Amino acid sequence: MAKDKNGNEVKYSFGLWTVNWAGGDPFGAPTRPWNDYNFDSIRKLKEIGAHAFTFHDDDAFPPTATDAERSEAIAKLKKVINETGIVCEMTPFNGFSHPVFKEGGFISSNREVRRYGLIKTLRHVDLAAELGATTFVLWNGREGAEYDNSKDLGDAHARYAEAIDTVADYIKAKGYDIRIALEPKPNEPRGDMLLPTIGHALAVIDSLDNSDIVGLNPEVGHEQMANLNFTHGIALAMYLGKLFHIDLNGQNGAKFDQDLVFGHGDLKEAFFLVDLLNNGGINGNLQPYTGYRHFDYKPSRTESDAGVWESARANIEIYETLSKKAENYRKDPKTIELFKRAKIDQLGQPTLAAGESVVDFRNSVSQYDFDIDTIGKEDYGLVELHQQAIRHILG
Ligand code: DIG
Ligand code: MN
Ligand code: MN
Repeated sequence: MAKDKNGNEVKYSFGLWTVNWAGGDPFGAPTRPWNDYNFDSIRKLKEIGAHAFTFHDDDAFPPTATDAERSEAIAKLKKVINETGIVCEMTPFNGFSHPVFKEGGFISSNREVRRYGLIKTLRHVDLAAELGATTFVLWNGREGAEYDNSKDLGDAHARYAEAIDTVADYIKAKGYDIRIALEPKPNEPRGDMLLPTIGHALAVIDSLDNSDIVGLNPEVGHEQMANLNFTHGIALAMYLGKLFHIDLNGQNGAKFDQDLVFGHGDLKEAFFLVDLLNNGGINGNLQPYTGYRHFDYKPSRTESDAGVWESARANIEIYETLSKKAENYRKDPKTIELFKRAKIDQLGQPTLAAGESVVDFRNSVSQYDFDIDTIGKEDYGLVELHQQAIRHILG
């Protein structure tokens, strides 16, 4: 398995809802049988080299399950975990599938729905702790609207922040070793969703009482649906210490959420993402991401069972292949030479000198000290540097 810059082994994790997806979409019936909660997929994930899995409550038992049915399902799940050694590293909350959430979960105008969503969440937090998961993902699935006058948008944000803080209060009250990771998405299934991008989510996280245990679970395709550069968003999350988890998949530009295999969308973008996650910043000031490489994708509905597992394997194969390419790219003397030519190392140096105050700077430096015409003619060689990355991607 690939290793990051510091020699830590890269570990892979899959959502159960991915390989079990039956293929139904708004325009067509399921093309495959839905997994009947037998958790066989966990055994198969082990076979293809996964280290961990993740699951919504609804992926293990229906929301209408009785206590007894729920306990039976959990016992079955624990048996497969013990049998395979596959761990549950994260649990996302499902506040979006059942019709009760059709007008929203945490931001439903219907207070009864919000109280139902909260108790359903807290029960899944307890299960997360029981299984040893350390991340609890809150995706903004139904947290939005189709019409701008559907709800008081100020109160919607207030209720959303309150819900996140309330779940965090519960985690702290119980002393669980769990952090909350918010997953942004701009739209789909709702027309417009609150906390649509990494930037929006970071702003709200900063406003929370419990911001210390709230971070992000960004998904590749979701930022790209908003026509944003995912690697840039991840670098910001890492810089702010808020990359708690990640959803890897593929997307071809600003269209409906494709949830393709990782690398089956913008492959060049996938390379630069793997380079950042595995090797951190070029100057070494941004450390590698040490969490699971978690795949949240959908096996194309065209595929039979064989195609489903080929798609699962493809995620790992592509991440492994790009990891090797990124490692070679970073080590290549030509790359290092081109980094230098691009003055990349200088960006690692603060603009004021050590001990130089801004007043000293203002009093001692003249605008006319700089030969801006000569400086303006500098060539940073960025095209050749990019070509160097392409050479490594194309191998
Ligand atoms: C969709 O991108 C969402 C849900 O599948 C899940 O709640 C979350 C966790 O990865 N991603
Ligand atoms: Mn998606
Ligand atoms: Mn996701």
